[in-house]
Parts: sequence; C-alpha cells; structure tokens
Amino acid sequence: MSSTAPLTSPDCLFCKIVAGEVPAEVVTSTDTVVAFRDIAPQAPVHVLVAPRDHHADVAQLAAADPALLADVVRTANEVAESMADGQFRLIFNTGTHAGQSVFHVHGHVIAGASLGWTPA
Ligand code: DGP
Repeated sequence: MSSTAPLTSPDCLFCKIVAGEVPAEVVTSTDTVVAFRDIAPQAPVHVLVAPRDHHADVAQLAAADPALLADVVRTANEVAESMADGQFRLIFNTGTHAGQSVFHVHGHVIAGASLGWTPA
C-alpha cells in the first residue's frame, strides 16, 4: 500500500469490506491486507485475503506490486497456522471462466481438512 490512501475502485464490494464500510468477519489485518471469512465457506477454514489496494486480479497485482502479493501470501500462511494446522490451499480465481466473481484480487485460503483435487 502506498503511504497515502489505498487505491480504490467505485462500487467494489471488497474495497468496501477492507474499508469497513460493508461488514465482514475479519480474522486478521495488516497495514496492507485484510483477511475475512468467505460468506459461503467451502471448507472448515475458508478465508479470503485481499490487499487494501484495489487490483482486479492476481496477474495485475503481480505486475503492479509484487511485494503486496507477497504480503497476501504471508498472511494466508499466518491464517492457516492460526486457524488450522498450517497446511493450506491458496486459490486465486482469475477471470470469469475460472470462477472469479469479485474483481478485487483475493486469495482463497482453504484449510482444516484433507482436500480432494477436483478443480473442474
Ligand atoms: P471469487 O468467485 O473467486 O471471485 O470469490 C469471491 C468469493 O467472495 C466467493 O467465495 C463468495 C465471497 N463473497 C461474495 N460476497 C461476499 C460478501 O459480501 N462477504 C464475504 N465475506 N464474502 C463474500
């Protein structure tokens, strides 16, 4: 995140969640990222880690601010260590065909169970 206000996009749901304007069950946050429970959990632990700055998807985040992407991954690991056994899947749906529905980049931290592998 820059030293000024975070990058935001009008009418972005996750910009509003990271700003505290839309309620969410926040599990941890830092100066740069917010982690909150998914509204429709698919595993015992299903937490979304979103940067405070608005970037549409993980590819755009990696190009614009790789250090911020590292912050997302670091926080995902911390969530898995504090809420599960430290083992986790980190998913960035990228594009509508991949299932992305919110175009503010977020990693899905999936943990707390033995996971199958059926992405399609
Ligand atoms: P994706 O489909 O990869 O863009 O993931 C979006 C996720 O966001 C999806 O798993 C459901 C979750 N979600 C959608 N709206 C809300 C909301 O208002 N609050 C919370 N906590 N999660 C939401």
